[in-house]
Amino acid sequence: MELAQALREVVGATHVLVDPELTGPYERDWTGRFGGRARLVARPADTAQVAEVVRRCAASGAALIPQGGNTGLVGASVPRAGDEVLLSLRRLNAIGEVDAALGHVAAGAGATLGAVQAVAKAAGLDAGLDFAARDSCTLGGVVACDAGGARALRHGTARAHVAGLEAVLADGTVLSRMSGLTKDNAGYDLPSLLVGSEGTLGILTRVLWRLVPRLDARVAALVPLASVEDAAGLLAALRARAPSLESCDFFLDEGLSLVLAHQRRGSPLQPRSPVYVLAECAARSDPTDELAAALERAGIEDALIADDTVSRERLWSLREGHTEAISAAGVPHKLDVGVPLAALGRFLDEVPRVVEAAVPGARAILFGHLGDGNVHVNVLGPDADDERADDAVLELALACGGTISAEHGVGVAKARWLERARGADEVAAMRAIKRALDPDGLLNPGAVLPASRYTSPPRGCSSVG
Ligand code: 2HG
Ligand code: ZN
Repeated sequence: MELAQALREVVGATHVLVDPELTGPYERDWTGRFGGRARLVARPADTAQVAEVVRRCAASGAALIPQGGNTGLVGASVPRAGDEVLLSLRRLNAIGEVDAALGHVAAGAGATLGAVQAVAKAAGLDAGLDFAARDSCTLGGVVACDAGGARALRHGTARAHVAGLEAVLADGTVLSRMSGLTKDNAGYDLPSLLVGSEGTLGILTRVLWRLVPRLDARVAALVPLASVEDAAGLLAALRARAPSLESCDFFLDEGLSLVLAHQRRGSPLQPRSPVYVLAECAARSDPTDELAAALERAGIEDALIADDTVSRERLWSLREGHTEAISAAGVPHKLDVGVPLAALGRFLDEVPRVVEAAVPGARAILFGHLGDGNVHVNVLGPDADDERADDAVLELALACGGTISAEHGVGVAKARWLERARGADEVAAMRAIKRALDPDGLLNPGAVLPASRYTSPPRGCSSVG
């Protein structure tokens, strides 16, 4: 039987899409940089349907690309070879009841982060994770790429919130570890392996999400600074003096100009500065005094304080608005890297130079999560498949002792850099795991591990120790 027909029997005729007008939105990524035609789009309703779709695809040798909200930034959840089945998990969006005693909630992989946040809030708790794509990204995608966001500083990345997982393996086997036992060290921890595996080892269908206490008293401060070194000094003071510190992000003046122009608003700060830190504290009772004392201790005289929701959101829209403002200016190359704080100044100084040297006229916008040393390097200018600036930035991140991927994942965008970043031995171990769980290479081929092992280092690179 033809595959489309075989899948219609499983998910129903209306949930197998082949018409390009209908498949189109699933086939291109949010940035506009990655995408290709899918053989078809299948939209199962539950775990049993996912398992049966996987079995039928495996029987016909069809590769599968799992997709949640299609908000990924590394090309991992859109087709590329033109013959993959795009498996949309958005219909798996049921959210269970919050278990207040354990602080857990079970949610389908297709539930949005925003929906999980709302359910947690209604139960007096908090999801503990937040970022701008909250209302479109799905929990399965969040876990599959171990997303982080601004609050990871206090609550950890998605990994810290996974109390259990259910996943479908490449042969259709359903693995379920949803008991939520805090202590359970019987055997290998397979959920840990699946977190951050970007759909290459199994398809996540349900998540048991660990919640954190809800802290409604919040205050944010936007601090203009002369240098990244000053920003690091401020972070140190906040860590030492403000136990309620929840996030500490940064952006630069060029990014601020882009955002202000895009949002058609004036700068809330005058005069302008080279660097801005946006810090937020959250507690049960008003943390404003604590934040003010930490700022004073750090020698900060000039800061914008926002202690109500509307003004806090206006400050955060300057930081979170970077992504949209950049996309409005072109198709960006997104390089989400991590750099040790001690090397952050050097990295930020050198990025514009290495980008310009790689692709004359290209422009780099830099911002990110200061507290995690996580920099979002967005390069505008190069064609979608021109990777010279990408290579230069990733090379620099490694030379600074950093990593090529901090919270967006490796995807297809950085797969050929994995061996440089992790070393041959670690990548060989990863390949062994991949072969054991997906011997025919049907799950998200080409993501994380390059489709065929490259023999020479990425273009223009010398070895870093
Ligand atoms: C953020 O921190 C996201 O806003 C997106 O991780 C970053 O657009 C980006 O490069
Ligand atoms: Zn981020």
